[in-house]
Amino acid sequence: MDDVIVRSDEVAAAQAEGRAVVALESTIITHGMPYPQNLETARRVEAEVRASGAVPATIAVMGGRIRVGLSDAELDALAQAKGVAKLSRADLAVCLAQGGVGATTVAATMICAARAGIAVFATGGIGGVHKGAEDSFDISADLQELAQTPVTVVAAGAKAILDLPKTLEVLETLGVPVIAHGQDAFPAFWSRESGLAAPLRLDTPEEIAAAHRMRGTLGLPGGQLVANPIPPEAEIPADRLAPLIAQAQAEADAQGVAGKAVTPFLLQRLFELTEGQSLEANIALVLNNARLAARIARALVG
Ligand code: PSU
Ligand code: MN
Repeated sequence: MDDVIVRSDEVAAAQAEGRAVVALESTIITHGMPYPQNLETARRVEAEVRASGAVPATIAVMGGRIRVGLSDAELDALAQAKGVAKLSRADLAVCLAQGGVGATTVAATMICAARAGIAVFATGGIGGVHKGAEDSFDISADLQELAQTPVTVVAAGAKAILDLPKTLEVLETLGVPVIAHGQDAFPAFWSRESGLAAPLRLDTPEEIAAAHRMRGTLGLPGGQLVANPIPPEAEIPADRLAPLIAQAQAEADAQGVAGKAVTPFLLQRLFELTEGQSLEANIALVLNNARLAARIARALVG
């Protein structure tokens, strides 16, 4: 394992000294946002983690190694690279064995973070059960990962392009704690409310850290999903988004978009249909999640 994982000096030093570290994913950079906003956001998210007293560890696969903590030049190269593989649990080992380059999804980032001894991870939104999953069977591997890998993932809920009631049902079946931060409602990524109640609610990073520790004490294998609502000033009301999501989904169906391509396609179409507003909201919520994740990571080491 030590040959496969390469930490940046900053991450290695933080872990040696027992300081807080927050993992960050790379698929949001390569597949979730257009250049140059993806690079700008990746830098701002890292700065936000640092400003909140933790060390950022952006994770990606390069040269047959799991890289934990990237240099600014590496972030820049990844943000501009074309044709980077999108790695989930199924793809990670093949990409590493072949010496390839890959961006890690929530599932793959959780695996790498856990192997690298990082307990807290900030992202935008997790993958989930897609609309029409009863026909397509499209259910993100992120959900299974939350059930088996002990990392606390801070997200703004699940993306509203998903079937949120089914996503919550699957998370319940898998035994994943879904914890809304500071409110009763389960947030819907670009909107603070989804019309659904979150199964659990905690109001402070300390409580979330204590719950994470208790899962370890009990020997429960999986992680936690912390659903952190987008800041009010950045949200897009759900009723404005609903018809645009329906349109994007209909286009995906008509064009036969399937598998890994579905989530990037829908995000890109929503970016176009909202004239960039969905991206602004996405950036605001990731920054907000980075701040909360840093506070949870600090509570865990404190
Ligand atoms: N959150 C975002 N943008 C993204 C993603 C999450 O704000 O692009 C990525 C994550 O990497 C997540 C993935 O794990 O989308 C889900 O893809 P799929 O539905 O194919 O499992
Ligand atoms: Mn999928």
